[in-house]
Amino acid sequence: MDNLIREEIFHYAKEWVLEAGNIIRNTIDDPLEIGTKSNPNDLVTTMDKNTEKFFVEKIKTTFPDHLLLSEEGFGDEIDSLDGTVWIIDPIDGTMNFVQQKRNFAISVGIYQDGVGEIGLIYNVMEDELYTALRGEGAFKGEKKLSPLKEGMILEESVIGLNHLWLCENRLVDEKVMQQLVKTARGTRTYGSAALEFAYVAEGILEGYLTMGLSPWDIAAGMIIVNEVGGVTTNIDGDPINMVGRNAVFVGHPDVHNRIIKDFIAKGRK
Ligand code: 2AM
Ligand code: CA
Ligand code: CA
Ligand code: CA
Repeated sequence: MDNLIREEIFHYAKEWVLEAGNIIRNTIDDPLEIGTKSNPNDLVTTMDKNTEKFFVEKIKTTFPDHLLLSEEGFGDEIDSLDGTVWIIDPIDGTMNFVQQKRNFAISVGIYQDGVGEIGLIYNVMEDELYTALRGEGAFKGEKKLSPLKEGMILEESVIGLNHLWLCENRLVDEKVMQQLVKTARGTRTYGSAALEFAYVAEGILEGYLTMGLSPWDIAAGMIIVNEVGGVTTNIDGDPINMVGRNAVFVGHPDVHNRIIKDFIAKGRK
């Protein structure tokens, strides 16, 4: 992607993310219409839908040849990443949005022919914006994020982990996952995949391991994490399928390696 064009797209994307976030903050105490999707805990609100429509309208007006892959179905039907594709989660962490009114994010990843060029993750209530342009480093606000520290070990790491890993599950033996929890220095569950990617990039989480994510959960995060030397794979350490669902593992390369080798590979069902 041409650098000038990339800068222009980034400029608009940033403006729209901040504007959408502003609308959400200003209406955070308004009554919500809450519906469910695949199960009673899989929530969607009018705010998810309206925020997505906001982006669709802006993008289609300003960049009519760009495509949009987004969670709530107002984007395009896409089965490849050919062309310029905006991969958007209007609210990542909807349960947090509904129940806590914090700890949710807007996530926007922009891909050119499958290559991640621009990533933005906006922690709306904290007004913290994480951004990256491929090859130019990652930022939190105006501050450049440092490359992940070398020689990190699991025993000194904090890992983001959904507690469902410790319940009976189809993917990895829960006893092995319990061993992982005991071996790490600590574990956390934030409930927003995008924010957990941002925290890995920031170096305040050494890894984040989760089941069944879609491209919009991770598209921005992968670009941002990559800029500080973090790695994103599926839980077997293989490349992510960017147009399908994946069990996702993002982390510091040392810690990522160790967890796959000493835990997941041993407990994989
Ligand atoms: P969402 O809030 O945009 O749906 C919660 O652990 C994290 O997993 C959130 O990032 C959430 O994104 C994502 N997630 C993906 N699929 C989900 C589902 N079916 N139900 C709840 N959260 C889901
Ligand atoms: Ca959702
Ligand atoms: Ca999501
Ligand atoms: Ca969402």
